[in-house]
Amino acid sequence: MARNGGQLLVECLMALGATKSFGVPGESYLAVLDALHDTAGKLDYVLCRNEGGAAFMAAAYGKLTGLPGICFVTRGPGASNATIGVHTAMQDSSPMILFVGQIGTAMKGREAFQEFDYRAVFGTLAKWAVEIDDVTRLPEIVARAWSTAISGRPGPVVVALPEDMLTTETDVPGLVATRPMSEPAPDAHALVEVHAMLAEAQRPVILLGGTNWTAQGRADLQAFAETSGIPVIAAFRYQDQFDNHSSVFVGEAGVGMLAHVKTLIRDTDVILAINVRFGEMTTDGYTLLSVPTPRQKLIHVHASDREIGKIYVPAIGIHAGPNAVASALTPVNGDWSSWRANARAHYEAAFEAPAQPGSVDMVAVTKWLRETLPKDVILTNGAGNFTVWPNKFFKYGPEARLLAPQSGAMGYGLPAAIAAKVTYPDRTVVCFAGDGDFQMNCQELGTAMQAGAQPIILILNNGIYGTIRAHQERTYPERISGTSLANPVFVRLAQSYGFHAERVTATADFPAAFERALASRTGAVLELDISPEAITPRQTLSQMRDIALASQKAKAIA
Ligand SMILES: Cc1ncc(C[n+]2csc(CCOP(=O)(O)OP(=O)(O)O)c2C)c(N)n1
Ligand SMILES: [Mg+2]
Repeated sequence: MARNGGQLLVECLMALGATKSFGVPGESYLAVLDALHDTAGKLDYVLCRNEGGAAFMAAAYGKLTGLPGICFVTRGPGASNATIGVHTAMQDSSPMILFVGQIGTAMKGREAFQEFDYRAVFGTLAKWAVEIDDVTRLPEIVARAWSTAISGRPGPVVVALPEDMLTTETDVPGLVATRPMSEPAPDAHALVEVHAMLAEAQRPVILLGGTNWTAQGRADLQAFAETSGIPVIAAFRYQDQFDNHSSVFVGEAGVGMLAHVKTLIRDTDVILAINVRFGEMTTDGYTLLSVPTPRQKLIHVHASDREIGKIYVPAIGIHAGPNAVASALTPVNGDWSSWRANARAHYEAAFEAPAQPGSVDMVAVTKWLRETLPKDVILTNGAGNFTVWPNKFFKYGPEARLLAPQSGAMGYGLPAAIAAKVTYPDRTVVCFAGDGDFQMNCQELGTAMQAGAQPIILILNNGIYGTIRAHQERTYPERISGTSLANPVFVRLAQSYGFHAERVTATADFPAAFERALASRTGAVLELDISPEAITPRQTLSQMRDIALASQKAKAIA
């Protein structure tokens, strides 16, 4: 049956299992848009307002489901806007495919209108970048893009679609659904070595990273850790991958790492790292483990052989999938109960923080949310100091999810919440946003309105780019530069997009406002009046400034 490249692409994606896509239109891929004309309910096209938002949605969809998030954008300008999502999917190890309309093949190489060299531009940013020149090879390349995105260390793939390729007719066969690829299983001999190394350990820890876990794999790892009594630390922003209520869970190795987590990683003698990409945040700037050979014995398990030995030379490297390894680990007996119990006590104690200055106290708000939100809640956030609340003051059970960018990209939270809500309309989705963070992608409220996606968005409005202000006060005290925000009336902005919106100016008002937000059928924005002084849970902005001034003074005297 003859059909054009656009129709064939959509047919192939549906065969592979795509049900949602996110995009902004362009004349470069009209044939794809035309093919999507009749696929609503089978392959939805969520119409976005900026490609940055669309690409974030696709990256978040990939992180949430383990299937590639599909994004469609136009050439040059559209692709440029989408790069932030590609970078974020890469750092998060999230599967994603960005399809980009491309100029016609006859125009290439002349710096034609909106021309981009995709292989060059995305070559270092994405896991793979490719262009389909011949429509008869479209099924082959799309299948490879899909399996590249989900296999090994998952990541983003960029596929450029020349306009004339998309309009060329072909009768080549499309794709048929395939069984999911099985995980590489661990070598039995290596597992014996792991068991022996852990049995001899004085202070072992498990460090786990994200993506590709199944519910069974997570349950297996938890059973292994609990029976063995080994403390478990989550890598940066992957604390939702292990049951935080378990007595072995002791915290997240991420930005603003708590002192007891640093101590655990520094003082451990054996680390079992599963699925971890060793990033700067998880290693406290590559200081907790020395490069390239850590003092601690490192057992590094990863589904991609390219991660093992990338930065750290492991004592034992195992190229295997996380679930396959978790099911194969046999419990270890050791005398480290006080090591674990002490770490857990520190983890629990970190939920206690002093009352925050200002009208809305996030310690109290997050405590209420922790006790109230449904078990299968999805929390999202972008970047800013406000992320400490969903990242450090929430406990993720086995069904809860956190969509938070390892890339530290501002503006991710709202698009991620929209992606979560179109994927799971019945689950409660709460986006934490800063006033700066929210304005990176607030236009996507229009996307949410149009798609019928109804997240609850909390804007923690402190009137500043707080993270940068805090750095400024610590480094250049009293010299505020480029960090004060003049903000819109957020409530009116949200209302103009059909959202229920309220401004909360007292802690005591929050629960009722949140209940109204939950009850609204429109999605809701709650703007919380946060004092700029409440910049971190345990140190105010003034305290930071005073410490920096005192140290400047001391240096001047010396
Ligand atoms: C896209 C992007 N641009 C800039 C930054 C640098 N940056 C990190 S946090 C931050 C300020 C965040 O402000 P806000 O969202 O208001 O949160 P707050 O820190 O005030 O809680 C900035 C500018 C970034 N991480 N990402
Ligand atoms: Mg702010």
